[in-house]
Parts: sequence; structure tokens; C-alpha cells
Amino acid sequence: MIRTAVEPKPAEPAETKAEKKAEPAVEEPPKPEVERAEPAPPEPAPQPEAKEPESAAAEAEQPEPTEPAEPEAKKPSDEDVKALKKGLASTRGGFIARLAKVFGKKKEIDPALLDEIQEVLLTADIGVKTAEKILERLKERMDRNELSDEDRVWEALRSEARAILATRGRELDISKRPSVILVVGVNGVGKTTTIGKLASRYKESGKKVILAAGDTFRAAAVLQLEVWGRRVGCDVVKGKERADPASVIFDAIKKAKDESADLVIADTAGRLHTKTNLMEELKKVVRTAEKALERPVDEILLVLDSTTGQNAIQQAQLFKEAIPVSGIALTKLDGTAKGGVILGIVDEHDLPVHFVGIGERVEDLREFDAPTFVEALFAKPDDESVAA
Ligand SMILES: Nc1nc2c(ncn2[C@@H]2O[C@H](COP(=O)(O)OP(=O)(O)OP(=O)(O)O)[C@@H](O)[C@H]2O)c(=O)[nH]1
Ligand SMILES: [Mg+2]
Repeated sequence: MIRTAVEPKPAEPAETKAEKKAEPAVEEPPKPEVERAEPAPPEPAPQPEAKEPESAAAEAEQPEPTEPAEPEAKKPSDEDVKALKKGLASTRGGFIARLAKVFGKKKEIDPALLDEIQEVLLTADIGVKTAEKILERLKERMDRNELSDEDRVWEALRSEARAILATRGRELDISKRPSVILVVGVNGVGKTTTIGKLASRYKESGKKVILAAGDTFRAAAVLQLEVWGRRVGCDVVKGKERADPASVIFDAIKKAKDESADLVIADTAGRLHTKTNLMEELKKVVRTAEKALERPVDEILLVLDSTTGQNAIQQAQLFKEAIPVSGIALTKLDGTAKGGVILGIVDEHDLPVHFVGIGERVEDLREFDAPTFVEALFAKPDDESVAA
């Protein structure tokens, strides 16, 4: 039996916190906003005035420019870079600061310097394969005499990181009605919080969103989602305690179809991945959602907790083997020095990162943009141009 929950406000589930973790930051007013780095509006076309005499004659024959100039390709905005730098402070204080130290004591750019960089990268939670790949490319650049000074080495590192992260760039495809985002991940990684933040974002952009409380194993999990539903202003479809998660998600999709909703975001349970039945259950959830939808699920978003470092790379492997994961949300970058793991995840699994979490507030879930991220992560510690 499925109930729809936008009901009279029940008491806030304070016990949720005691049980394991913080509930959504209900004390804050909803601040849903879409933190996109919009390209700056195009500059107005220059007025044809004060011309040099010789060019004035030539241009007099030209028609009046009516179209504004093409906006430039999107560049990381200083504001986004600053916010990310702040969120990535621990990681920057970790391996980025250590890289800076390597340069600090050595002025010569020689193979010995590469050895030191290697040592830093190999212990930076990037993952051994990816660290070695980056090193290999740096060596090639050194052999071509492209690394003449420290700044060029930094730029080479940025360029390798961008190459890893950007080639997998793909927008989340939620253009169909209803679209379904199935959110998966082991417990405590930030699935429910991420769902709340996403619901807020999409609701704000004008979409009708329905949440599916597919984590039916803990009553508190359903309550946590309901708090978000109330806060954001969207319906939450839930089942009885211990209900079959697949049936809850089936009903949510059906409701979305009946009500012409734009988007279903489905929560799932996240018991330890070592219990194989979690994966079996997820497979069933995917099959059932496809049946309700009569086509494949639009997005299967795997939430990974960056504080778990290289463990996150292994988790991605297990989920990928079971279900067609389509992209990643990497959470808790604000609380860890292990943010370099993003490179290993993307490089080893060839999955796009769609969102990164740099805090618990709604606006701390940021749309991932590789150039901005790389600019923030690899900014030299003394680089004032993007100082936080
Ligand atoms: N600092 C920080 N905390 C986060 C972030 N994302 C989530 N959290 C916190 O992580 C904790 C766990 O988040 P949940 O959303 O409950 O995790 P979950 O994956 O749904 O957990 P289960 O339901 O047990 O599987 C909460 O206290 C969140 O506030 C983030 O980007 N930064
Ligand atoms: Mg949860």
C-alpha cells in the first residue's frame, strides 16, 4: 500500500540524527538555487564611432552590426573557482600543498623532480593507475622539453587532470516526462541529502518533482526524505515499513505518469556492498522501474563519499557490475584531504561526474564542471588570482 506524503507537518524526526547522521539542515530556510556558471552575457557590439580615418572608409560599406558578438567559450568564473577552492581546502592542504613543497625546495625541473611528484601523486588517493598515467604524460612532456619551469609543470598537471575529467563530460538527461533518476550508493554516502538538494534545484527550475522513498529498511530514512519533501514542496511516495523498494518506486513512477510530473528521484537503501543481496535488490529495482517506465531508467546516479578515498573507486566497480550506473555524485569533498580520488574514479570507470558536494547546505551541491574544478584544485597555493 502506497501513501503519498505531503501531509500535515509531523514532528521533525529528531531521532534520525541520533540513529546515525544529521538530518537535512532543516534549520535553514530553503535556499534552492541553481549554481550554474552561466556564460557572461555577451558584450554589446561596439558602436561604430571614433574610427581611424582609413578604417572608417572601409567600414562605412559594412552593414550595421546588429548581432552581439558570440559569447566566448565558457571559462571558469572566479566566483565558482573561489567557492570550490574553499570546499576543497582539505585536499588542497594535502597533496596540492605537498606538490608545492616539492617545487619549493627544487628549482631545477629535472627527472628527480618527477620522482618527487610521483611520490606525492601515488599517495594522494588518485589511484595508482591514474597517478602513473599522469606521470607518464609528464615524462613525455619533459622529454619534449615542454616543462621548462614550475608554472609549466603546474599547467601540465592541470591539463592532464582536465583531459581525464572533461572527456567524460555529459549532461544529465532528464528531458523526458517523466524522467527517472535512481540514486544508489552504500549507506551514509549522502544519497538522501543529495536527493533533497537535487529536488530543490529542479523544483526551483520549474519542474514537478516526485520523490520515491525506496529506502524502506529504516523508518528514519523515509522520514528524512519526507522532511526534504516538505522543505522543497514536492510529494513523497512511500510504502509501509519494510515494503518492497521496487514496488514503492513503481508506484512513484505511475503517479508521475498519472500527474504528468517531470521527474521522479528515487532513494534506495545503502547497506554494505559486501552483502550481495543489496546488488540483487538494486537489479530488481532497475527492472521494475523500467517496467513502469516502459523504457530504460534515464539516469542511475551513484553517490560516492570522497572521504572514503580509494574505497570509492572499488564501490563504483561493484555497482557498475550490477546495474547500468550512468554517472556520479561525489559528496563530502569539504571534509576530506582525499578529493584527488575524483581523478581515479573517472579515469578507471569512465563515468561522468555530474555533481560534487562541498557541504551540507542546498547550494553546496554543485554542478560539476571540469575546467572550474581543475582550476580550483590545482591552483598553486600562492596563486593570488584565484585566492579564496
Ligand atoms: N560535509 C558534507 N556532508 C555531507 C555532504 N553530503 C552529505 N553529507 C552528510 O552526510 C550524512 C549522510 O547523508 P545521507 O544523505 O543521510 O546519506 P545516505 O547515503 O542517504 O545514508 P543511508 O540512508 O544510511 O544509506 C548527513 O549528515 C549529510 O548531511 C557533503 O557534501 N558535505
Ligand atoms: Mg538515505
